[in-house]
Amino acid sequence: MPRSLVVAAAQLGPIARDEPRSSAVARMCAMMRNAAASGAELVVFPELALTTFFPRWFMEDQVEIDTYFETEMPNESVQPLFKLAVELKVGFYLGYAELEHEEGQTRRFNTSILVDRLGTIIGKYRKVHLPGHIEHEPWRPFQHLEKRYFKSGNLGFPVFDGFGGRMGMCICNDRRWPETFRVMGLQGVEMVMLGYNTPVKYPPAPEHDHLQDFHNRLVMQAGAYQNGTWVVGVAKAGREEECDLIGGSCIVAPTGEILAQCGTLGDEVITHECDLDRCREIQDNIFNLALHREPESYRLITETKGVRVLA
Ligand code: ING
Repeated sequence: MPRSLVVAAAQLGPIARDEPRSSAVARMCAMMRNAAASGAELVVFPELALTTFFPRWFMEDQVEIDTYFETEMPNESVQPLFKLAVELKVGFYLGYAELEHEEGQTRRFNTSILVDRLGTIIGKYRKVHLPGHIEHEPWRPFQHLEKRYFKSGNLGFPVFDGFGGRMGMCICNDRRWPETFRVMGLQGVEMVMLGYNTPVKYPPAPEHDHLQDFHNRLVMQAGAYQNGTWVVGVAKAGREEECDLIGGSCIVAPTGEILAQCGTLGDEVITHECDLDRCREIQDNIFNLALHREPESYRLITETKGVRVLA
């Protein structure tokens, strides 16, 4: 009997700067209903899914910046989504900006949670790889200030037992770093869920703009294949506040094959019945980590941050 899990990628179109959380939540509820009607047991939403992608603007007023953050989860704004999930017996991944007050400290993270089919938060992840820059760079058509507004995640890359398998999360830029998938691969992950906001334009290298969709698929397919895991990548897509974001939300098999993909840049749901046992085809053979890896030869990976000339 295959360990099948019907998963949905619920891609969001643009969220306007002045769009209230209630509107984004209503859109996600509509997609959750749609996904449940197709038999979905788990729905994956994008990164920072409650508001517009605010790191595209330089802001100095911390009060204004903090209007984009959640100080508790769940909270009144997202309660309708949690309530519907319990009604429909559907779990979900949700990306949001987390403001944490702990031991007299305030810390801000780009966060995702995994909620099970009873509405319980069974996992949390905080984005480790923060792209972009810290200071205002007016030469750019838009900013990318995640390093200014967030701290790098302090939870590592945990893998959780849920939905009958080993479930992992990451967020956007994390998917470009092989370490992300491998650390979860070394915990036996069988499905990695991730949301992203990826602009078409990458101002430091405009000659790569036409490659954004290719690079998006490349890194998720590689991460899936090299660790024998399902990958579900979900975009916030479309022209959001004059900034074009790629779509391409997709469900990738452990073989690296894309088995379902969104075709629009708006709110769109795709589903696929994932057989978690298919991970074994890869994890027991070509990428049997215990059999084939040679960690003694990889020491540089954890000992250095940047390039070090050895000889
Ligand atoms: N966005 C982008 C991402 O990694 C980016 C940043 C875009 C990096 C294009 C490189 C090229 O998909 C986020 N939010 O990380």
